[in-house]
Amino acid sequence: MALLHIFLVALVFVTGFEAGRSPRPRHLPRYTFGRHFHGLLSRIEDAAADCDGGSYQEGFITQPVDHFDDSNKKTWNEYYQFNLNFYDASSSDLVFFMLGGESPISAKWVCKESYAYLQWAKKYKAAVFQAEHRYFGKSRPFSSQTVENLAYFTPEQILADYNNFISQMNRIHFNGKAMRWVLFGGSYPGSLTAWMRAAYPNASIGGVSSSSAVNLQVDYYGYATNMQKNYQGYNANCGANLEAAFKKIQTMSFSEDGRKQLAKTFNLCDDFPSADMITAKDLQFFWSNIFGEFQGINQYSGDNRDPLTADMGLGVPGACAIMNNLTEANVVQRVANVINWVNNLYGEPGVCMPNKYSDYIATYASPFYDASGDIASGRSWMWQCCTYLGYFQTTDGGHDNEIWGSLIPLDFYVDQCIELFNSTYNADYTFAQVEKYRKVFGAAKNYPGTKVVFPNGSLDPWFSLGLLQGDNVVGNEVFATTIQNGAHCSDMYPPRDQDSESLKSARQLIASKLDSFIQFSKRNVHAKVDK
Ligand SMILES: *[C@@H]1O[C@H](CO)[C@@H](O)[C@H](O)[C@H]1NC(C)=O
Ligand SMILES: *[C@@H]1O[C@H](CO)[C@@H](O)[C@H](O)[C@H]1NC(C)=O
Ligand SMILES: *[C@@H]1O[C@H](CO)[C@@H](O)[C@H](O)[C@H]1NC(C)=O
Ligand SMILES: CC(=O)N[C@H]1CO[C@H](CO)[C@@H](O)[C@@H]1O
Repeated sequence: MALLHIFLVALVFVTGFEAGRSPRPRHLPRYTFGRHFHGLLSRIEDAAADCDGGSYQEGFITQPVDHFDDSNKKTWNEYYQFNLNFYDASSSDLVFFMLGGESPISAKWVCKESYAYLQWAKKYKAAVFQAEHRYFGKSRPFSSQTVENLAYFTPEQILADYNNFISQMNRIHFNGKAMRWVLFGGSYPGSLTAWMRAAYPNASIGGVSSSSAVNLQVDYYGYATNMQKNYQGYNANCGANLEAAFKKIQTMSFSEDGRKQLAKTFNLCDDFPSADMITAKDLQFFWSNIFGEFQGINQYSGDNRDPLTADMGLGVPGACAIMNNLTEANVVQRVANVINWVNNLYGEPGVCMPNKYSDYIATYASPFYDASGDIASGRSWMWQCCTYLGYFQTTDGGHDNEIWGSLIPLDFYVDQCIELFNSTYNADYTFAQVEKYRKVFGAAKNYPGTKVVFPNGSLDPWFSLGLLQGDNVVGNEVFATTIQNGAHCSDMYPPRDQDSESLKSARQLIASKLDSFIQFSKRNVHAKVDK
C-alpha cells in the first residue's frame, strides 16, 4: 500500500458551532429507503450542534481511493473530528472511536459530553475520535457520484479506510504508539463496528454495535410487521383506526375523485397525474411517503435523542392519541392530522407533501449534487441499499400486514436502483450482493467477530435484523442485549433518570463489557511485555 503522508492536521479550535444544513427541498420526502433526510441518527434541528460547553478539533488525512490496487495512485481527503479534553497521556492509552455513517459527521458526537459513550470516555480518560465515511460530507473521493465513481463505494474499501485511519491517528496524534482503540457505532455504523471487529480484529480491542441491522436482508418486510405490532401493541384502537384509514386511502387512490380528495387532505405539493397517465409508481410513492412518516414516528419513539422525542412527544403514543381522536370522524383526516403534527414538531408547519415520483427520481439520479448536502447523502444511502445492504422496507409480510395491506412491493425499491444507477443494478444484482456480504460478515447467526456488545431495542422496527440473544457464537465474547420498549439506538443518547429499567441495565451491561475488554487487553499487553 502506498505510504500515506499527512495532508493536513488542522488544529482549528472549534467551539461547538457547526454550519447549518440546507433544508429539505419540497419535492423530496422526509424518508428515503428508511433514511431520514439528514441521516438515521441526526437531523437538521441538531445542526447548530450543541456541544453543551464541550469542544472539539478537526482535521483531514489522505486516503487511497483504492486500498487494494497499488497501481491506482488516486487519493482523497477524509475529514475527522476529535476531542482530547478527557485524554490523559500519562495514565491512558485508550481511544474511543465513533465510526461515521450515512451522513456528514456531526460534531456533537465528539463534544456533547452527556452522550453515554462520552461519559465512559471521561471515566477512562480516553481520547475521542470520529471519522467521516467516504462519499459523505467533506469526504468525497470524487467530485461527482456517477456510477463509475461509485465503484469504490464498497464495504471492503470503507473498512480499509477505518483501519488506515486508526494507524494514521496513532502516528499523527500519539507519536506512533499503538493505542488501544474501542469502536462505537449506531445503526449502519453499528454494523461497520461489528464488521471492523471481524475484518481487522487487531485494530481495536472491542466494540459497541448499537441497533445494527447486521442480518442483511433484501426484502425487509419485518420492518412493516414490527411497526404494525408496535402500533397495535401500544393500543388496539390505534391499530384498528390505522388499518381502517390505510384501507380507505388505498381505495380512494384508485379513483380520480378519490385522488383529488387525497391531494387536498394531505396537502400534496403536486396533483396526481391524470387518469390516463398515472402509474403504479405514482401511487406507491404517495403511499410510501405516508408510510414513511409512521416509520419515523415509531423508529425514535421515546428516545432521548432530541427534544422532539424526549420532551415534545414525537412517538407512537402521540400519534395514537391523534388516530384515536373521536372528535374527528374521518380516519383519513386523522392520518393527515398525524402528519401535520409531525410537520409542526419539525418546525415545518403547513409544508406540502411531495407527490411527484419523476422529480424525486430525477433528483436522486443526478450525480452532481455537492456531497456536503443531503441529496448526495441520500444518493449514497440508496447506493448502499442497492449494492450491499438491501433493507428494502416493503409490506410483503403477508398476514402480519393488516394495517398496511400490500402498499409497497419489492419492485418499488429494485426499480429505483435501476433508475438511479443503471440496469446492472437489478434485483438479481442486489440479491447476489447481499448474499455475498451475509457470507463475508456472517450476518447475525455466524458472526465471526469477538468482543462486541450488540444492544437492540424491542420497539425498533430494525430489531429483527439485529444480532439477538442466542445468535452469538459461544466463546467469542459477543453479547446481545434487548432493551424492552427501546427505540433505535436509545442506549447511545444521554442517560436520564426516567429511562426504563431495561435501558438502564443495557447501559450497565455495555459498561461492564467495555470494562472487561479494556482490562483484558491491558493484561494481554502486560503478558506480552513479561515474556
Ligand atoms: C452501469 O454502469 C457501469 C459503470 O459505469 C458500467 O460498467 C455498466 O456497463 C453499466 N451497465 C449498463 C447496463 O449500462
Ligand atoms: C493479530 O495479532 C496476532 C498476534 O499478535 C497475530 O497472530 C495475527 O496475525 C494478527 N492478525 C491480523 C489480522 O493482523
Ligand atoms: C381532535 O380533532 C379535532 C377536530 O379535528 C381537533 O380540533 C382537535 O384538536 C383534535 N385533538 C387532538 C388531541 O388531536
Ligand atoms: C430475540 C431475542 O433476542 N429475544 C430476547 C429479548 O430479550 C429478552 C430479555 O433479555 C430475552 O429473554 C429474549 O430471548
